[in-house]
Amino acid sequence: MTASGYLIIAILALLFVVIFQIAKASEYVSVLKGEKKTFEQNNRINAFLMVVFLVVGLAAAWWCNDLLYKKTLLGLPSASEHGEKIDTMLWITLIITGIVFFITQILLFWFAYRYQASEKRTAYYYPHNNFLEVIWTAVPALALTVLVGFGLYYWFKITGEAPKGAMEVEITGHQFGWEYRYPGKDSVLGRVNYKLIDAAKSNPLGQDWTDVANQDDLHPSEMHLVVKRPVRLVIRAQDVIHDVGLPHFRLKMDAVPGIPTTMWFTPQFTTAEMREKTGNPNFVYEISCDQMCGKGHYSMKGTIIVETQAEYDKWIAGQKPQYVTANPNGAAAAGSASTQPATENTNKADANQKQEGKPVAQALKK
Ligand SMILES: [Cu+2]
Repeated sequence: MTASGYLIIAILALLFVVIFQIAKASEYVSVLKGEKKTFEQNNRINAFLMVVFLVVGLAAAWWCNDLLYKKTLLGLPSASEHGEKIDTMLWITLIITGIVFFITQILLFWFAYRYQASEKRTAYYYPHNNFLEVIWTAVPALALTVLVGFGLYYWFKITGEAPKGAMEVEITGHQFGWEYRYPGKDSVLGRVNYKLIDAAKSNPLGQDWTDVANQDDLHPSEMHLVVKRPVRLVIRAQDVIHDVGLPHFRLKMDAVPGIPTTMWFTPQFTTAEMREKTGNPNFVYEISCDQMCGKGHYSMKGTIIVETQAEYDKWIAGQKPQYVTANPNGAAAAGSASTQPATENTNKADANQKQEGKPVAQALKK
């Protein structure tokens, strides 16, 4: 242990002795003064401290809010339309519970001061009142029903079907990172099979190359979205449960191995607009893993770039299908297959699972 460590222990021990001696001294003083007088004095001091605690506590709560509000997400506008609904819901809850908080806390501490023990007054014995009990059960029950009702209304809106024409992006979580897949020109995500996962063969997602829909699927290193255009995420996990957390969009959804989940939203602002709004030139939309998933959980950070349609088109045109990377020889032979008419995007979670793949294995072998 360092010298400063011993010093801190010595100071703490000294403080303990000082407090102990003061307590002992005040005990002797009270004996000398008489027990009754000491009680009255302590009673007055405690009652006064109740009011002090109320005022200091409320001022401190205000101060904390002032200091930290800008650092919370509420200081920033929600970057998705769904998030705006969630913010509204949060504000309604905060306002209702806030009013109750202020009324009950002020009454609690004021009553403790106003009705402190006094010789001139005896307490009124009032053990039971059914009417009062009904009131204080019914009012919170009603308030909570309204809050839950709001929640359900928004929940069904947010978790409902994505609008037609929504773009589709697959996001897959693994220990410890995110993979993104775009359906390419045919708008259909090709079939995947966990048994085919093989990073050494450039197939980290387990794409089934016998499914022709896989041939144009892209596998970029970050997610790009178009501003004001709805996007539907198809969420997968390869090992344990992860969670796609999108704090700026106020959304999150679990990534469960074996069960693709979905979530849709509409980005409101481009990354460039958010950089202006936040005054932070390095701002990026963050994907955080919101499910404790192992020792590297903290490092599971992804990025989303929201941009205009023109910027997005330029970016996506520069992406190479994973099929070409994984099958450098077969890609040329199967090239003709990718010119087949585009399959319609059915926009169902399991669309890519049910879809029949057209074998191109023979083409690959040549
Ligand atoms: Cu995770």
